[in-house]
Amino acid sequence: MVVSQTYQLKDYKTDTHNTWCPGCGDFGILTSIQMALAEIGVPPHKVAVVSGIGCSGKAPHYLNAYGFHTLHGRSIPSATGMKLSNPEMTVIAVGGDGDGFGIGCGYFVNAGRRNVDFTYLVFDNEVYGLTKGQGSPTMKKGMKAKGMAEAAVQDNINPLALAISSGYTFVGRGYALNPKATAQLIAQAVSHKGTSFIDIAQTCPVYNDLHTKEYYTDMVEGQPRMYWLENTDYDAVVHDPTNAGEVVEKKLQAIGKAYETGRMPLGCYYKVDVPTFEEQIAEGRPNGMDSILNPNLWNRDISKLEAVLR
Ligand SMILES: Cc1ncc(C[n+]2csc(CCOP(=O)(O)OP(=O)(O)O)c2C)c(N)n1
Ligand code: SF4
Ligand SMILES: [Mg+2]
Repeated sequence: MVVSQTYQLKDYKTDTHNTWCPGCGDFGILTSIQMALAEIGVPPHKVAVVSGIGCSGKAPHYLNAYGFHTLHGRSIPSATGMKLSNPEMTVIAVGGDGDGFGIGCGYFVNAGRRNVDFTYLVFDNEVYGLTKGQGSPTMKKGMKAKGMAEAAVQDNINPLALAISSGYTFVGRGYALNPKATAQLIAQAVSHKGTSFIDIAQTCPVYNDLHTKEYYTDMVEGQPRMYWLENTDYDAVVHDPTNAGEVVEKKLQAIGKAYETGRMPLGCYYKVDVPTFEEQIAEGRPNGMDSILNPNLWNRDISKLEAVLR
């Protein structure tokens, strides 16, 4: 008899000493990831978590799963390689806004073009936390957090709009201090087949004195600043992916939400189900090559490749 095992949050915890500052929003995101994995029920040995450099980059140390703390900005190429070499793994890339949208931005954009089946979670505190609070690419022009000598002189990146236009097939936004709802969103993203991206608004009580817990939970024109799209009539899903008109319409709708000012939408902005990179490669594309995922390299059928090269 096959007994299906269930998992709890504690199964994804480690004993590693945590060096995040007390009150850091990263704790909430860590809990969300653990809750999401427990809800999906994926065993820890089937999960690989890969990070770049930053406070957020320490997350794999605190998650009971395979972990890889890579170089600054390199979580996405590492996650891509992990998934392609072992497609049975649930792969999650994590990191900060500086890591992902500064040094790693080329990887961020190009991952959207491929649709490899992994999830990318950005801990977005708008600062370089680890290097003492410089403004990151998500810090808005003219803003000055307490670790900055001067106000930001560059325009900010809108991660959600960039992800949607780059081709990510699941795009959403969460909030570090609402781990329960963010865990639900992460569970959806991890279960989605293709590259999913969630920008998670994260408080950094040490360096970001602009976007604090009080700011996020403030009222805007009599309504809570943050609201969940699933509680509105917003429909994020492309129902017919072969309909280019619907794809464009849903992308424009999602980009409009990404630029909403005043209130802050949370939840899934955009979702489309299309073949993953792995599935397309396995179909024999491009150039008549067979799957690069075939683990039995010695017995690979290379006749199609030979025909192409002849
Ligand atoms: C190639 C390289 N350049 C710069 C650094 C210095 N550095 C370490 S972390 C970091 C930015 C961290 O900011 P973010 O990615 O937002 O993560 P956070 O600490 O805020 O979680 C920088 C610039 C580095 N480690 N490697
Ligand atoms: S510096 Fe900010 S982001 Fe880094 S651990 Fe401390 S509170 Fe968290
Ligand atoms: Mg940061």
